[in-house]
Amino acid sequence: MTERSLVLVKPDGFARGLTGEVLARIERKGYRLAALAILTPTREQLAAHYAEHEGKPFYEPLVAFMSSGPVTAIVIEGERCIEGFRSLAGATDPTKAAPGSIRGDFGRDWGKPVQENIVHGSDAPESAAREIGIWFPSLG
Ligand code: DAT
Ligand code: MG
Repeated sequence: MTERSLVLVKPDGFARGLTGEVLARIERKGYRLAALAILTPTREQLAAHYAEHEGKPFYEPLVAFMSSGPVTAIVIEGERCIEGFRSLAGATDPTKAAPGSIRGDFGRDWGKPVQENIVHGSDAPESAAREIGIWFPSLG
């Protein structure tokens, strides 16, 4: 089934100049780009985006990190692209992410409280629809 997924190049990935690398991997995989924007997220956007994590010990540092600088927000499109991008991204912990994945190739533990793991990708059709509405209200 054709799906859309919301991808973010997080502030660490953006600052390291990895947006092009992430875009190249998305395009090399054959997914289409449906929308793209560079912006510094507001706390409100992040509170909506990370609502499922509110109250967890890493929530506040995560929101602080994600609002610390520009991100690239991308909507991708393709058959099973939600699962496909999660596979391109690799495991949440970049130390454990498989080499060949974005997090496995470019991520590591930097000794900071929040894992800076370069990218976000939606994890299910419902969250993709919700997240696309947050970052690209006109596509909602
Ligand atoms: P993912 O980004 O792989 O979907 P998630 O939705 O469980 O992972 O968590 C969102 C982000 O929060 C994740 O990219 C990094 C951070 N995070 C998750 N678990 C964490 C933990 N135990 N300690 C610190 N940061 C964490
Ligand atoms: Mg997640």
